[in-house]
Amino acid sequence: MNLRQSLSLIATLGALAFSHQALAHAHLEAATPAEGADVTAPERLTLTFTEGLELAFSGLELNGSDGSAVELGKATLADDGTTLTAPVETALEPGRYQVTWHVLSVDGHKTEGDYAFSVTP
Ligand SMILES: [Cu+2]
Repeated sequence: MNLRQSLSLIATLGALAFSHQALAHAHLEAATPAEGADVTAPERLTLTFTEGLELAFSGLELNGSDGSAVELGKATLADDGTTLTAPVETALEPGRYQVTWHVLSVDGHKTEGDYAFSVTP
């Protein structure tokens, strides 16, 4: 392989690695309540990801604006493997809430993130 071929191969591998990062990890695709939404007290949090998840290594946390943890029920994974749902056990008081998620996708990569929504009176 000459230098030009080597550089071309490196560029191709780099592009593949980048596209895997961009496309193949489990990113949050949609959530209910949605990021930034003003909602009445939700009965559950539903998060849909771009890839299948391993439930045993995926989870959600919910915190009030003072940082206090809000208890969630056991999370479940829909049959399609991409939608994580956790029941909200208590009626949320009006205020801002932060959802923090971490997931392991079926391709073995971990991702995490957070977003907030508000419960209106
Ligand atoms: Cu991945």
